[in-house]
Amino acid sequence: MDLVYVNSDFVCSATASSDKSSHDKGQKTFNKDHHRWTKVLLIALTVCLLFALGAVCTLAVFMARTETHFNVSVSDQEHNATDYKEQLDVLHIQHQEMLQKLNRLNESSGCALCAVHWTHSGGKCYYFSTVKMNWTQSRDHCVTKGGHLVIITSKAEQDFLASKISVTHWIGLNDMHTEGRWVWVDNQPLNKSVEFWMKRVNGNNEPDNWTKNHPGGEDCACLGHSLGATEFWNDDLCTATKRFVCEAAAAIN
Ligand SMILES: *[C@@H]1O[C@H](CO)[C@@H](O)[C@H](O)[C@H]1NC(C)=O
Ligand SMILES: *[C@@H]1O[C@H](CO)[C@@H](O)[C@H](O)[C@H]1NC(C)=O
Ligand SMILES: *[C@@H]1O[C@H](CO)[C@@H](O)[C@H](O)[C@H]1NC(C)=O
Ligand SMILES: *[C@@H]1O[C@H](CO)[C@@H](O)[C@H](O)[C@H]1NC(C)=O
Ligand SMILES: *[C@@H]1O[C@H](CO)[C@@H](O)[C@H](O)[C@H]1NC(C)=O
Ligand SMILES: [Ca+2]
Ligand SMILES: [Ca+2]
Repeated sequence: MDLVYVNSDFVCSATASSDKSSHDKGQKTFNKDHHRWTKVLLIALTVCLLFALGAVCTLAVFMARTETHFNVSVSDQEHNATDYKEQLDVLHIQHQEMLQKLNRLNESSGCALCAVHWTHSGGKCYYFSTVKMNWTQSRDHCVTKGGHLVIITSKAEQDFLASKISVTHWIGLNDMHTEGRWVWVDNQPLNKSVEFWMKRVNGNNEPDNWTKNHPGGEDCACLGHSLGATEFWNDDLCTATKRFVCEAAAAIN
């Protein structure tokens, strides 16, 4: 803009110098011309200014729009992130509730954790047979049902089983291989501090390897005696047929 003023000064002085000869008459013409030039310049300047203003305004609007758009997309992303976090929280709560329901189910009946006809207790499933078989048949039958003859490893397990039966049942314990050396069906030797052999006041305790009716002795263990009490162990003839108890891991444990 300074440049325009300088130019106008130059134009004015140039016009003045060309009219040196007739000064009086020329002064009037000069004033008239000068006035006209100023007018033209002012109009040009105004137009320029308007264009500049327009450009500035356009730029300002454009920038404002860009910024708004940017802000909006950022807030959208934040919104989305918040959505996912909320969804995650909801899923977390649902997961907790499901676990609690499962635990209640487990504590109350446990049947959902074991196959049909199997009973849940202490994270294990038990099958109480209704048919009678000899010991080896019972052992094999439990395997075909996806388990094994029961292995008793605690007083709680012993008490649970004893509470469930009213007649003698085979368990997964025998001394077939070496007389007096009792082993479970998983080949673990009997733990002397977790055994529940029947004791009698007259001192005739089990296992007694009784040979009167079967000279081969008694090498298979059962829960309960055929003549009475069902809460303790007895050794009996392996060829005898009895009910039996199978054991399997619970589905969730
Ligand atoms: C959330 O994100 C998805 C994809 O990531 C997109 O399609 C959707 O437009 C976004 N929603 C919002 C409100 O920004
Ligand atoms: C089910 O109950 C047994 C004890 O009765 C426990 O050991 C086991 O962890 C429970 N299972 C679940 C899924 O809570
Ligand atoms: C026998 O059982 C007791 C009591 O449960 C236990 O402390 C001990 O470790 C067991 N011994 C063996 C050899 O498993
Ligand atoms: C049990 O009986 C068998 C067969 O009579 C015999 O060989 C074995 O020695 C007996 N075991 C004990 C501990 O008496
Ligand atoms: C059990 O019975 C089956 C079939 O009758 C027989 O093959 C097996 O030898 C018997 N086992 C015992 C220990 O008596
Ligand atoms: Ca024996
Ligand atoms: Ca016996």
